[in-house]
Amino acid sequence: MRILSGIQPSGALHLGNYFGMMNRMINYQQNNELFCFLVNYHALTSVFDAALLRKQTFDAACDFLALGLDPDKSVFWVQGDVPEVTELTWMLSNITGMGLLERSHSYKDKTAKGIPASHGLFSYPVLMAADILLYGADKIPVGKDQKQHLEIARDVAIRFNNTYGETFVVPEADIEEDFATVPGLDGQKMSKSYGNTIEIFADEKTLRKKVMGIKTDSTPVDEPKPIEGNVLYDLYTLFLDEKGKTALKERFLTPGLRYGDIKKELFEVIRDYFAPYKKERDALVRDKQYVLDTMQKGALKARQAATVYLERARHNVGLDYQN
Ligand code: AQP
Repeated sequence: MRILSGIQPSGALHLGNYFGMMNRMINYQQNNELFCFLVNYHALTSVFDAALLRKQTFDAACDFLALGLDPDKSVFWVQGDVPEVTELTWMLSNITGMGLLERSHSYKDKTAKGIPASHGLFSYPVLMAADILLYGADKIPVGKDQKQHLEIARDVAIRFNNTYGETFVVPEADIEEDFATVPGLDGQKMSKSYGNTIEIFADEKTLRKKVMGIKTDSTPVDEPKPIEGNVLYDLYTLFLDEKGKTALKERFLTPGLRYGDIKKELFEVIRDYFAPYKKERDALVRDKQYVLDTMQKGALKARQAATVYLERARHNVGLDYQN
């Protein structure tokens, strides 16, 4: 099965990105054909500083490689290195109804967060549909926030196939209930643009400060603590198996638990979980040329796969006037 997903280098990658998408992608690469990419064209909707975009793109590449994405086994590249995707975006734009885009929650959410209401932001789901359809992907692992964008990509694929004849694979979203929406420090969805993230590769001091700042309720120490909607509980369970989750629940329901103690524990759990990857990441950051070469090789592989679908689409819409 061909599995594809992308991530925006729009800031440091965080626990929401990791559990919602990155870790799942890395696990999938064992038995599937994995296509994973850094969507820097998408990041242009919110990042207006060239040096920052370059840095964040390089950092995200190091993050994935350090976490175990195998560039020989999988196709791993930067979106902007295969600009053919913008050509497909234009073809798709012409069969995408305005109503479909006007219903997009993400556009409304992002403009409400202060991201400029540009045409790029509005048509973001069309570029995302092109990202997916260009590579003939079957399954797309994402967090719940991307559910509607995936539905738009499916609608666009079906509409295109109906208009021009069978061209694209109709993709399916793959959302894992346990990791569908990782909450941020304030209880809203963890999101780079909300400033409520716990970065996976934060330095120890920052990590401690962030974890100690997780919003908790004011239930007295000698009372059982609520589980439902408890950010501290939800974040801790990300790192636990079923047995661990049951034990944690027990502790929350037993009077006497102090949130401060749990925060200290969670800080250590996160630090220790990512420590081996952090070492690997530090080494990659020092070996910039290796990372750049790896991304170039990945782009070549991606471009090869893209050509198949792009040529088919050009032919089916009639852009190949020579024929
Ligand atoms: N809080 C989350 N819980 C579960 N999954 C999440 N993802 C993001 N946040 C959570 C998933 O991570 C993948 C890549 O997301 P993205 O960075 O490309 O864009 P996003 O979803 O918009 O993530 P952010 O952090 O909220 O970025 P900004 O603030 O720049 O928009 C996706 O699969 C997403 O579902």
